[in-house]
Amino acid sequence: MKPTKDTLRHILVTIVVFVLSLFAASLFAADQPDQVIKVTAKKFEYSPNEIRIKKGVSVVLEFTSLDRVHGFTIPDLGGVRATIEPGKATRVTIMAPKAGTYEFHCDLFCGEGHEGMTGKIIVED
Ligand SMILES: [Cu+2]
Repeated sequence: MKPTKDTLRHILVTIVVFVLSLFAASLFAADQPDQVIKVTAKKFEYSPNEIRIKKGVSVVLEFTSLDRVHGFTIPDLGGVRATIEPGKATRVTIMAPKAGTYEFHCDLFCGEGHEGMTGKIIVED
């Protein structure tokens, strides 16, 4: 027996819906990081300035500045960097493949104490 036009249409719609739902699920998964850590920046410190994450787990750092523009960089973690502006959330995704301590610092001159604007990412197994 030949399938009717309706049956074919039904199969086609089912396939399209299935593919679209996979696509939507992948988008949703990409929007759901394992963890979000809020960090504030101000002259001349980050809070917290010690951040613990798990090895191999991607974590979103969500920065806001309380005063002026600051920078953020982790030189030993794939050159991650961001510009942090007041009144705006700046998100950076980080993931460390190896346990250890990674220093981060402000890389935009922000005043007299700029050199001391540092912190650590502590990556645990
Ligand atoms: Cu600075």
